[in-house]
Amino acid sequence: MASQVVPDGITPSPEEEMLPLNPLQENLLENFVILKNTLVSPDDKVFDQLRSHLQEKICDGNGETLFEVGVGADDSVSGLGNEEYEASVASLQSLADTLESDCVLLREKKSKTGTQGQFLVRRKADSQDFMEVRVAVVGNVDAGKSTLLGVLTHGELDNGRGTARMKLFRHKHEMETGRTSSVGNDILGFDSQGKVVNKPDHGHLDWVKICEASSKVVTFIDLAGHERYLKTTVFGMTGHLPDFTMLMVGANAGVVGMTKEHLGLALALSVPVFVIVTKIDMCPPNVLQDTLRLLHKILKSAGCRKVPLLVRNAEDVVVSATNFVSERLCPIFQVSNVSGENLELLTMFLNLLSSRTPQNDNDPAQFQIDDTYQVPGVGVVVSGTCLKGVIRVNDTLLLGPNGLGDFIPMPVKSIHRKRMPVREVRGGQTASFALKKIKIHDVRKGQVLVDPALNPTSCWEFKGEILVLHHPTTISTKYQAMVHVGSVRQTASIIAMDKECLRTGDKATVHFRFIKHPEYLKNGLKMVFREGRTKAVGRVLEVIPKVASLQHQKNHKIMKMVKQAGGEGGSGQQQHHSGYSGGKKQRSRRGGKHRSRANNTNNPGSSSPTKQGNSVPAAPPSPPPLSTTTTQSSPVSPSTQSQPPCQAASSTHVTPLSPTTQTSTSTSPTSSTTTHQRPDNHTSLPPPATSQVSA
Ligand SMILES: Nc1nc2c(ncn2[C@@H]2O[C@H](COP(=O)(O)OP(=O)(O)OP(=O)(O)O)[C@@H](O)[C@H]2O)c(=O)[nH]1
Ligand SMILES: [Mg+2]
Repeated sequence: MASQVVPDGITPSPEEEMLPLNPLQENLLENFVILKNTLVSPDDKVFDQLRSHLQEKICDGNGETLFEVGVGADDSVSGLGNEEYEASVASLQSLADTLESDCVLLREKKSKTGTQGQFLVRRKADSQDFMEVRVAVVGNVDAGKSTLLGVLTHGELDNGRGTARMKLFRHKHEMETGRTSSVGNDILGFDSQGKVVNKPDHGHLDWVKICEASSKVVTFIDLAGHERYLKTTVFGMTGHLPDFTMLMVGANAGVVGMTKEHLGLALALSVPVFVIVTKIDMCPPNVLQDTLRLLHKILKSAGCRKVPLLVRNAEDVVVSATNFVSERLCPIFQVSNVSGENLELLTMFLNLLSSRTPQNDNDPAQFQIDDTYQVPGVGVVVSGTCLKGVIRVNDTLLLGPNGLGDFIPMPVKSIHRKRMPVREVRGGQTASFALKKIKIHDVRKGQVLVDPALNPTSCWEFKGEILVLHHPTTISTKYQAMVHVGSVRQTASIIAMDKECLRTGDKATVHFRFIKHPEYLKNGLKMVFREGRTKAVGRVLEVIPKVASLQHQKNHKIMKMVKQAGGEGGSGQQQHHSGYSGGKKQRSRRGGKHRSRANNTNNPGSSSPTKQGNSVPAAPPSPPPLSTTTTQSSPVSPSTQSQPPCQAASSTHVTPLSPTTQTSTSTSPTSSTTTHQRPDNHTSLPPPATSQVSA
């Protein structure tokens, strides 16, 4: 068996290990006005002050905090004599007891000047509440992602031939191929002393029991490593809002396939990354060294600018976990799912991670929907993440945007967190809601439920700032690809940009228009724009409200009438666009009114301008026709007023979707996106081993 290998010349230098503290810790230490002797024998008054101080720190840390004993806020030398140290620890213990918290030693340092220790003070489990941390698990196919999650959450080692991952699969085809194709969830609960509470019962985990016994629940988002499922993996990374990314690398395979793609995605979305090198039991030491060396090189490169830290002992775990939110540090673990080597270090690390969402209880509520279910006996259930504020049972929120871009009042019938019924959910937590008086066809991924005070508006169009990470040729106006922003995932067309065309490495401000329905976006949100291997990342700069888009459409109609009156009523270009496959997708997924609209707008045979105008005379639900709006009313770029030279020359200006894209838009072999007969929550049926939903 290969033990941990520290490759020559890649151990972090002392300067690298001296990382700046994250803002949270800086704050905590700033307020730390206690001298190193204060805890030795505090009188009643000092004890009360200490208690308030500790309580504040626990609140700031969403239920937990780190506390150092033997270290003062003054310049005095750290460390206490044995008796003083023990007395201080006893005081800290009683302080924690009065706050219904537990106090656990993380690390202790003995020196000539005395002993000092770092403790984790964590609130004891409240059966209705727990801290939540989401970790997205990415990496190339066969890196061991599902296996590691099976081992961590079920406490049984793998046999090297795929036994452990079986506990995570729910779809038959996944069991048969061993390949993850959907977004899977599994949870690992920690009690107030940092012990794992997962106790599988005949191979199955009872999520409710885990949540009741846990102070902190780590939710793993198991994603697919195969390139074919990249669209689903990107959705997992953007729509499920992970706090951290766990990048898995097979020791023997090395940094191959989609590893860099997934790392780039995490960097683009500013999600801190830690790396797990698996299969060290079957990897020759020299190969493991090569893998680690390459990993260090990539992480330190100008594109990543990370500080890799090989985690070899508990001390490294505490250093890396407490500095991790800084985003610069990248801890690297070397584990085996078969022998169990170093899994205890990884578990300790996971126990110390905390949510990156700041407390925002007073903000108006915002909830983004990442999946929808039809639950027999319950009705429509939506799952997703609460971004801000607090949502309580019976609150009425606004659900939308619908196909017309409107929001409708929607009462919340019941709330579940990790299959457990609760009364409320707050910012940073995932949940599912049973909704009243709505049909499954009227809800979809990417919609939101928001406080009416936010007065939400939808948009067909927005401007974004993007950086093209990869494109084989050039991107110009009318190019279409999939836009991912949070749980919004829809094909959008470039209708204008501030450059004539874009190549790999180019940055530009781009005006996008969704092709199917309006969305709810916010300025500043991170976005990914991709089609097959083409990828651009960036952020939303300006959301153009629906009203403005409608005005464009009115202008467009007037201009068309003027043109027709002048005998120039050609619609060749429009017909070209109306033949786009988006209409087909819409037809196949949604019925009813959407269908007829899609046909009117997109069916090449039926989309003469007059007919379209006549068929939907009232509120225009479809986006303004592409060609004319682009040339007449695009506010972004003067270049759109005329055909860019490269657009005429290049065949990529209206790039037909590649076979890869067409595959990726219907990636999951079980792509029943709207109705799931066995949902995770709100059902009296026994829950499946893991919650897996097709994305
Ligand atoms: N020897 C050994 N085999 C492992 C280890 N971890 C995983 N495996 C094996 O590697 C194979 C692939 O593991 P998976 O967990 O399915 O890999 P994955 O990353 O989830 O793959 P995708 O879902 O397709 O992206 C399985 O046969 C596991 O038994 C390990 O640490 N040591
Ligand atoms: Mg897998």
